[in-house]
Amino acid sequence: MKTDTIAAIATPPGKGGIGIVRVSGPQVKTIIHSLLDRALQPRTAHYCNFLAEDQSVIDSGLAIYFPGPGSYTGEDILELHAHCSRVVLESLLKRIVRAGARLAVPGEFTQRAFHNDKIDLLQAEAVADLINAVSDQAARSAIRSLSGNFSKAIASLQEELIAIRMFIESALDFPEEEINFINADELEERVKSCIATLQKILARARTGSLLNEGVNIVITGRTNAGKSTLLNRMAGSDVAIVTEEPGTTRDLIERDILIEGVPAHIVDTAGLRITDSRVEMEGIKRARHAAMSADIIILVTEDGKETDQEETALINSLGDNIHIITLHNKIDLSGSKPGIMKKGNSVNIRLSAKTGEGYGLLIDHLKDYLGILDISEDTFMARKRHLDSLGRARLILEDALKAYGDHRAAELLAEDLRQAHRTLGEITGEFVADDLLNKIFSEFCIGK
Ligand SMILES: Nc1nc2c(ncn2[C@@H]2O[C@H](COP(=O)(O)OP(=O)(O)OP(=O)(O)O)[C@@H](O)[C@H]2O)c(=O)[nH]1
Ligand SMILES: [Mg+2]
Repeated sequence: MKTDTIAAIATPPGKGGIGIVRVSGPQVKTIIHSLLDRALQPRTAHYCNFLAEDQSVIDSGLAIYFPGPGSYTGEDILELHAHCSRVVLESLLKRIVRAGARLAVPGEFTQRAFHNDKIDLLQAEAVADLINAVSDQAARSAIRSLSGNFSKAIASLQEELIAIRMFIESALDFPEEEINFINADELEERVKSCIATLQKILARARTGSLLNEGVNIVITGRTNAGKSTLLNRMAGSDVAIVTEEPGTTRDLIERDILIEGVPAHIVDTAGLRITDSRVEMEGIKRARHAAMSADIIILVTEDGKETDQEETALINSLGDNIHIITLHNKIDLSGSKPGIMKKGNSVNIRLSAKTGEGYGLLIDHLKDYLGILDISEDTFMARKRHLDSLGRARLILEDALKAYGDHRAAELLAEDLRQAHRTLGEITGEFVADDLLNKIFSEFCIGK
């Protein structure tokens, strides 16, 4: 654990009313002494002058001293609230560095909070997710994770896993009585109930992860099908050029929108067709490439026209994980009624992108498919990393339960429970590799 003192400007670049410089570490008291013209009471705002080495005044403002361990990082912290001018804040920062601190790297304050057990890894990630939240729903679920709701759910599951292991181990201490001692039904019931709890946590986290990571939607189809018209409707403005000329769109046109608080990245692409134009060929290549990384493909066709080879080839080249929605567009011309047909994993919707008739069916389907309707007061902010660990823990328990059913080997079950416990511990950072930690904190902003 590093014991040097770090400093950073904690407010974003630009001009503003107040700019904050933050310092954390063992040198804080010395820095207060050399920089300020008065002593500070803990956790009290004092108005004072911030002094240069020659005692001239750099700025004046509020200084607050938070003694460790009851501070954000767990170390001594000094906050200076100065006027928010880049020049002022940078000269304060330089002054603090000369007085014994060094510049903090991104996320270093929060990393110290994690190392000093002020917060666990889930909460540290929630800090970053709150800062980056793009919707009210995302911010609220980040706050829930930050205040420890997600961590508590994991911890109580881990406690139950330990309790079951103790139940098994106390029985194994009396091997001659084992057959009678272990109540296999009770054991199985308790593991089953852990799996059910895990399943619930996973569902809440999955919705949270969507709020966090968003969804990537690519619009594809033949030229002139109405792709750009659809993008414009989804974006609520005329972002893409629409003409009756086939081959209008060449570059990828991308927009970020919110669907009920869920960030959706929408990409409009060049229409698929055989062409001699080099520019258009390049556009079609980019369209195919974009389709590969989509979570959802919206294939726009004209109502009443058969799908052609280009479309079929593109759809067949995509992986099974991509959800495909086929739109039968321009029903105002064909005279069909708006409607939706779901069959297995395939969805067909009849609508008009131009008049908006039937468009609500598409949005309702997206909400339904994405689980947005389930966003509620108990959704946690979560990341793919968490879903992965939750999923693996569930698999371990399911396999363990099955093996126990086959062989009744309680000591093996106990070992699997230990493994599941460890896997859950990856989420809160109880068991986690250093390089993952570094990666997580490096994605923070400086000063947090
Ligand atoms: N009547 C009617 N016309 C539509 C509808 N949707 C799009 N159009 C028209 O169809 C033409 C092509 O629309 P675009 O949105 O440019 O089609 P695109 O798929 O982006 O075409 P490319 O970029 O060339 O591949 C334009 O004249 C649109 O006004 C619709 O629902 N009804
Ligand atoms: Mg277009």
